[in-house]
Amino acid sequence: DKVLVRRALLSVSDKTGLVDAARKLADLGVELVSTGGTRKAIADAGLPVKDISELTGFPEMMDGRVKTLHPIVHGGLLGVRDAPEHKAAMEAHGIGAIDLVYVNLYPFEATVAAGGDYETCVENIDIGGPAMIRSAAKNHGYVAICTEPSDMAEVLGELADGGATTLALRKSLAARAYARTAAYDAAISGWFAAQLGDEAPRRKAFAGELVQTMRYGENPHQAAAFYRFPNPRVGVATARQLQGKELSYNNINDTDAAFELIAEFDPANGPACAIIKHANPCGVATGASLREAYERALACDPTSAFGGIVALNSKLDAATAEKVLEIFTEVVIAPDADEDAVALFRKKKNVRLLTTGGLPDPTAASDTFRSVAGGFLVQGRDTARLTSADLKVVTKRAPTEAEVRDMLFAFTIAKHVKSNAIVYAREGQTLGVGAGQMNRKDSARIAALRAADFGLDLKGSACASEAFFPFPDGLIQAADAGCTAVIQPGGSIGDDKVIAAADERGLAMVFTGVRVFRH
Ligand code: 93A
Repeated sequence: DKVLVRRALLSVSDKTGLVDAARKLADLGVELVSTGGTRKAIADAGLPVKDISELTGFPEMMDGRVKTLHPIVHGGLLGVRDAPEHKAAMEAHGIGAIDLVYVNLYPFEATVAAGGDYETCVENIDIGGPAMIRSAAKNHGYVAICTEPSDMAEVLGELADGGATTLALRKSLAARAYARTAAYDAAISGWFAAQLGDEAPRRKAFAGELVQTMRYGENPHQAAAFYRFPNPRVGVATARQLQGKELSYNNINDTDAAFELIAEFDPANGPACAIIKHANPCGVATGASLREAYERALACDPTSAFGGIVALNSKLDAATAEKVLEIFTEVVIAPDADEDAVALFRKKKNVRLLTTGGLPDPTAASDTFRSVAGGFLVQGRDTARLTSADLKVVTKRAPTEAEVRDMLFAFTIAKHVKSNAIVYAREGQTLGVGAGQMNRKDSARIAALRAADFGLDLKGSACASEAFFPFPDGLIQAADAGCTAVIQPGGSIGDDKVIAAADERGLAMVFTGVRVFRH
């Protein structure tokens, strides 16, 4: 299954490392064929290289739109070397076999990222490149296809020992090659869809770029990898890891939940901290300083915070770092970290410290996914944001200004808690979080139990429920625990009974009209 490499076709937009690879191939006696710019770069280095036009008998034409789209090229890529009919066709038409291809594509993604105008983006859609990649990959029985410098390095490694490629490597390269063309087409499709506004999620293809393969997934017997979309927005996919062990599957999932939550807190309104465990917040708080925000978040549930993820909405400073490092934390993520803070972290070298350079806009549209057997579900990101103007008072007693603030804070957190979600909060601090229960009453009870466990008084607190109370029981539970203000979407056929129960207990209750499920 070894294939001797006699001829290679090189056609690359990104010419990094090109000359080096070309020289190694030339030294091995491989004949080089290239398109215009690539050929020039190789020839300028003094290496022998043929122009593709010499093979095809056609010049590059139409601004380069047509340069390799020719039977001489694709026949040389697709011909099955030991099929008599293919061999005869190759001989009859003077088609020479191509054994190795190195192609990287017109920089479509980078052009979009750089804000290229419509025409420029369209012109950067590569047609001939993906065609060659797909042809070579299909014929991996005979052809090795490289789309990355690291692919070339692997091929050169094999060639060093006898000048041939193995089938195992060619198969692996083919898989990577189709992943690349799929991601490329997905980027193009996504860009077109974006021009269609609201239609976007229904009109685009999805594919990602491999960021990291992991030792395992959620459990050690599950294989896992992390992919990033073209032009990713600020978040865990773009974060820079300053130190610590490699991120695990669960770390990435939890860190994402943490950072998406903390992005709800504009640093212009002061420091905020969220501590996340298994994708649920176990404490969220604002504070006069970042350190205080952390301390107040930790106070909500110091037991669960052990081994958790800490997300900060502003630059990590030494005072906060010192406090955070007192207990075991898996990951700390912040927009930035000052030098003193980084120096303190260096002493705990296993703790992962990530900086992102900023916070994502919580109102920016994007997609979220979840897998189902045999497919995946896509929906728009939950960008719901409420102000006091969105709240409808439904009880006899109207909430005080402080209660409104507490309710909005609690509801914002509830949006990031797995359903059923109940959050008790007061003065910018969660006091109890009830997450992921199959009935709302249990969530209300668990949230109150947590508060009691950690000596937090729920008297005068606000209670947020991410979806309506279908019955009074959950609300009564919250009132009995001490809360005086309730925020919930409303809209249940049981609303009247729930409102009556609230009035009987002197509560203030508001309806948001917006539900923020998270399953
Ligand atoms: O414009 S194309 O879609 N038409 C083609 O026939 C074609 N062949 C190769 N783009 C084509 N290419 C691309 O040109 C390659 O994928 C590569 O990115 C680029 C290399 O051009 P040059 O060698 O002139 O720099």
